Amino acid sequence: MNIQLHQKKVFFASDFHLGAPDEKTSKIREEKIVRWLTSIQNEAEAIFLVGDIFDFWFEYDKVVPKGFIRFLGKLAELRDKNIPIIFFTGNHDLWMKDYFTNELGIPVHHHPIELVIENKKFLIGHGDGLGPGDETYKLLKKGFMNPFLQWIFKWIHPDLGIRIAQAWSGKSRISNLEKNENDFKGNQEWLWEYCKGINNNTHFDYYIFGHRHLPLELEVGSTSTYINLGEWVSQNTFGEFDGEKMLLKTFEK
Ligand SMILES: [Mn+2]
Repeated sequence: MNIQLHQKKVFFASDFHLGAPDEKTSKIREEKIVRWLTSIQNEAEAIFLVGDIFDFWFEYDKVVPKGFIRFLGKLAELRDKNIPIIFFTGNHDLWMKDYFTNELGIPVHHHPIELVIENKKFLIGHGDGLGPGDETYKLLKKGFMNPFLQWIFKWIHPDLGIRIAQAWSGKSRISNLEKNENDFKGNQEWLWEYCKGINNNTHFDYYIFGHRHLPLELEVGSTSTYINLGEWVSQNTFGEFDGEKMLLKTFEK
């Protein structure tokens, strides 16, 4: 994949966690995200939404979760203006299938992708389960991805299934609005270590990930940068690439 900017910019954001921690708080965040999308739409060559956009999402054959209608409407509007939107699943919404693709023309990626934007090489993904560490999650993800377990879950009535999933998801860091993930962990930053490992073999100018919930801009060797996009529950951070440099910005602050 290759993107030419035509004097425009590419935008990146992740970890909206729409739906968490409750409907009312999520609604306020949803409106803020819609304002952000409106603010960038005229200069956006493409928009990357890099995982955990929903705190929980599961696609049944004929049913999708209720809610998020203004966000979804905004995506539809941008797509109707022919702005490419590229979606990634995160660890909270990995059960997205082809609804966004069929309904909105938005590709949904389950793994990191490589692409070139104006001669710069990017590796972009949510980042869950990459790099050393996080063994418990890696095991859990195997279960989440298991086709048989997914098949069982699919046949639980959605009112019950989604309730169970929300209760489970409600235990996660972001739902509790805990701030203890804000400490930079040095060489325990697993995604940073992951980038360094990749960069030993294949050079990328930019590594763009979410998942960490901490906005980061770190050197990976002398000519590569790892950007973590942060989150939108309390920080509203996003990435903006103008063809030459990548900036981490904060919306409405
Ligand atoms: Mn997240």
